[in-house]
Amino acid sequence: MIGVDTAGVAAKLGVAADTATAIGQLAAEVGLDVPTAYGVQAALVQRRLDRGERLVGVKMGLTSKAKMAQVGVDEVIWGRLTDAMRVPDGGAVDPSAYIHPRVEPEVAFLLDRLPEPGEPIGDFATAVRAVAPAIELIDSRYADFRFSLPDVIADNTSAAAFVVGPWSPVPAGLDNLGVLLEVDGRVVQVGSTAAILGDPRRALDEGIRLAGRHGVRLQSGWVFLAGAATAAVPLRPGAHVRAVVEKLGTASLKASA
Ligand code: OOG
Ligand code: MG
Repeated sequence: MIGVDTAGVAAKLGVAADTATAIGQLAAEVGLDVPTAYGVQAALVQRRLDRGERLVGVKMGLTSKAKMAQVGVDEVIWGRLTDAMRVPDGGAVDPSAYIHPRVEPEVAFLLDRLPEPGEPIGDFATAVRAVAPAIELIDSRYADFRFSLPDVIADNTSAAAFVVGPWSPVPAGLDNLGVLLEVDGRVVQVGSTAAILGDPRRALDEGIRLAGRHGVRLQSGWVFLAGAATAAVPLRPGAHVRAVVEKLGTASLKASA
């Protein structure tokens, strides 16, 4: 699409994130389609790299029906993760640094030797060194968490922070592990890794393919978030959050009061 001010749109989204101030949707107004929206995302993340952050991985979004239904967008999307977004397991986040933070349970992969672009993943255990339970903190920069497909792509798929729990060797089956999200010891979401494209391993095929389409090749050592298994829940001040994935264990964070 001609005439989109990619840097200008990225700056609006970047300032919204930096100041924790919501903005209105902009894709329709500025004429963003999916490819231009990924261009805005690249420019938005480049602003972070320019201030010294490092790219450490990729996240998938809307790989489960629960998530698609929650936000009213039904296409798989991907975004970029930087080192500044990573919170240590059990660590604290300040909810007031975000607009309307939500948390969701995820499965993380530690990437190893990936196939050449366009080639299928032969052996998952070669492509992925380890797996872990994870929590993603999402924070749409759009008012009321309402957006279109190009809007959410431009906004780096609502990425804000993430926690990775202890890494384990890849278990035999990943396709039907129970997933719980707990807040203050109470279960608030229940799901299964089967909700993630039928099998979270499929999210990696999609990630390689979709990121490759926009010139990004996943790297050995990167973290890969396969997408939430359940809907996300608001993160309230003072909350203790745990994501529990059967066989993999727990990732946790606390929100300062
Ligand atoms: C978009 C990001 C979706 C997931 O795991 O499905 C996502 C959003 O819900 O704001 O991260
Ligand atoms: Mg997510």
